[in-house]
Amino acid sequence: MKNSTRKLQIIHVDMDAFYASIEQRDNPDLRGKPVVVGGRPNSRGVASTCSYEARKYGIRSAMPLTEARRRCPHAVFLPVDMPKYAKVSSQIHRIFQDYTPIIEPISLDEAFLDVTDSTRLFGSAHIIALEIKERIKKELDLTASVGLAPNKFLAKIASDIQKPDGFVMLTEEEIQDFLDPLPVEKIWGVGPKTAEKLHMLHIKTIRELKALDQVTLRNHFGTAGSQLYYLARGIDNRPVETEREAKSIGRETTFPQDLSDTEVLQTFILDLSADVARKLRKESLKAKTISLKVRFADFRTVSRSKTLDSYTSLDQDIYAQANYLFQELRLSQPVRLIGVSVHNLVPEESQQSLFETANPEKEKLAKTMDTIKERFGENSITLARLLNLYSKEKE
Ligand code: TTP
Ligand code: MG
Repeated sequence: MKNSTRKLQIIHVDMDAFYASIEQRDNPDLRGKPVVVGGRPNSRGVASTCSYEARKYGIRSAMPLTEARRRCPHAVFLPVDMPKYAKVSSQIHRIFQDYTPIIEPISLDEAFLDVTDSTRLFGSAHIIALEIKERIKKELDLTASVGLAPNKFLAKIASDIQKPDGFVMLTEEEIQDFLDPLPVEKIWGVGPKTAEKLHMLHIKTIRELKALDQVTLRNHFGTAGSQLYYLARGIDNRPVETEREAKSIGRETTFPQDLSDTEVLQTFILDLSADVARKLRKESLKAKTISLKVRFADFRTVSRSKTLDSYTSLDQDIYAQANYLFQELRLSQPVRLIGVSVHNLVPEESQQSLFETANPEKEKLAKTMDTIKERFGENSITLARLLNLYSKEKE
């Protein structure tokens, strides 16, 4: 069968109230009770997650713990036990590996599985999805919500729609009826900002989104607009990428002390962007997707990505995007680690990158600077801002 006509079978698994369910499993006294994981209620931290019993009181992930206690004073508050959750996560992954090697972990409790080629061995994707869900229950005493669909976008929505303990299978014929009534916020990648913009255009549901043509969407949302056009129609060609395949170049720094000064953080982002860009040039590669990773004081980690219109290996392009993503995050607590990475890489001389290069002159200059640095040392030329930082340190 040709690749383009091959129907994929993608499973998305997302554990229910992950950290809180593990705590309830390990301590029967907590079962059926509102449990908030994140720390002591009088500390300055935020909730990592909470049990479904606690959600009835309006408690949510990322809510300040003081607010969580106000909403539910009798809730049990527990600290985050990362090593314990990471261990459970690897147990879940071992179950996945019995069914397919094509696994893309999204976080500790969430992953995509491409089981298209496993169906011959196990009968059907439906059987595989159900078996995974049942084994997680039986072997780990935890519940997962599972979605099965022809692509990642649909599988993710499917796993979410019947949470907790959900199981939703979507066939080609059901896709549009399933999508149409959903609010646009359900689309993976539509954050509060995009949602707000769509609402201003009087678009609340996926059905309404379908009324906009591709050009209009591009005008309003850039490249993300084209993606919205296809997602609204249930079309998503992104492959399930195993960690090994998802090639990227990245640098990150953990600070000796948590930082909250925006300007200092931006200087680190600039420094990391310059490192990443230089590595790209050294390997004769260019990138189209820039990602920023931020780990907060409470160990919560967020990653944001942006795909450009053209390929680049320039410090300033990578910094501009990483900094944009940083500003969009709107810091609410100190930062422990910051990282910049690039994905979607192509060789510098490939057709793709030759056609889609925005600044050939600047690239030549960057390469000249790399050569000078190699000959005369790191600090021989540097961006003005970094220079400032160096001189501040010396003062
Ligand atoms: P989620 O899958 O988003 O949440 P959940 O598993 O607790 O609940 P459900 O999927 O049933 O809605 O995140 C998985 C874990 O990641 C979660 O248990 C705790 C952690 N987490 C944070 O630490 N901070 C956050 O803001 C979020 C959203 C999750
Ligand atoms: Mg979850």
